[in-house]
Amino acid sequence: MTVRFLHTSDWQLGMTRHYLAGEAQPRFTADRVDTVRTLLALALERECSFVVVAGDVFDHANLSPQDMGRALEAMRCELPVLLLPGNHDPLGTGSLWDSPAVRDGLPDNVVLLRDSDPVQVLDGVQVVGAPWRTRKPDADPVAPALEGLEAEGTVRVLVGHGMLEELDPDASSPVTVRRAPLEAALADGRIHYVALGDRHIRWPQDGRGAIQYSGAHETTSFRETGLGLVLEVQIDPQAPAGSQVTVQDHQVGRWRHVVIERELDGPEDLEALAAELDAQTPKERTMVKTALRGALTVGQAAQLDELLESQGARFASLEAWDRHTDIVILPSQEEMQEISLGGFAQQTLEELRERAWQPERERAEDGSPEPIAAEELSEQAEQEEMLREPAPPAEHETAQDALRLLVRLSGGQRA
Ligand SMILES: [Mn+2]
Repeated sequence: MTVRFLHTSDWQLGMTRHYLAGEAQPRFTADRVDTVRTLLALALERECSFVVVAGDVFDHANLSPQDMGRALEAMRCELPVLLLPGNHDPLGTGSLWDSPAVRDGLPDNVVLLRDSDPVQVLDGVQVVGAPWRTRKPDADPVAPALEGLEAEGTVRVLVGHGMLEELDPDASSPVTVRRAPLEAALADGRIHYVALGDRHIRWPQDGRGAIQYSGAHETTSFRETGLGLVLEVQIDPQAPAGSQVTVQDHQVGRWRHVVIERELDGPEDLEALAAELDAQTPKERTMVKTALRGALTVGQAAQLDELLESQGARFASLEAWDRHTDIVILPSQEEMQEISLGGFAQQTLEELRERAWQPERERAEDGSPEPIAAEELSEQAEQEEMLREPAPPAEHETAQDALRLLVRLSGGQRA
């Protein structure tokens, strides 16, 4: 007997992103619910028998009644859909799962994995959940679900949420998911597959092994560069050990996070940036963060502003990543000549130019800028950056602004 099902996780329905302004946020919210419909339709099409959602079904407990109602309605289908409470939507005091709207509003095909009692989904097939019972558990949230399971010929899918030890950046975290108990249970046939959630990017990428993360169905941060995936999992308990599980991924997401990192030092670089932005598709579902560095003339800087402004209106969002943006704007020789000043004023102009050059010289001394570290793209880093006070302009920035203004006033730049 072969068992086929769909593994997904981290829908985090109701999620908001601070960089989505105006109509983009409601569209993001609605699309992420729509993608749930898409993946359930895919499960039917692929003749899956059930769907497991490995935690973080909802982003938080304060969805509007409409958002909650639409999300619940999207889960209605002809297949059993098993939901696991994760760290974003744990059980316990004030849990959203205990609110009347959810408790009474779950469609009949939806099963909430409130405990680790095996749920019989088919003859000889069980799903065992390892729900987050509190907001702050103090131990491995997955291994306890194995207690009391015996190898008795039943095909079992364990559904859990948390970071496996090799993926957890915090080695001392009490909630790290230990691999050893899972491997032991797989080896002696107590379980056959571990459907994990918490990591929003599919893992392992080669799709090998019986312990897997599906990743989120729709991208949630600039750390996740591809489209959202779901996993179609097939278990053949009669197959030889090591080849009982096969996993195939399917793209279901439609939104993308893109970081564009570029050196801009002249018209060719501006053209290349314009082409790169233009090639993004579909723009209305793409969120871009730019990390631009380099030195531009006042005229080129005006072109850059114009480019970002006109493209900005086409994207779901297009924002400069302040910490990684460092453009020195200096008048070219021609632009300097346009500002015809005499005596004392001319001397001040030269001084301004001298000060404006400062970071460019430092850069030449330090060599290439530091690359963006993966940690900087985490949700936490993003939140910290949002809370940080903007730094007051440095002296060179003030000097550059003054020069830009002078060039514009002199009529050298008519943009
Ligand atoms: Mn999550």
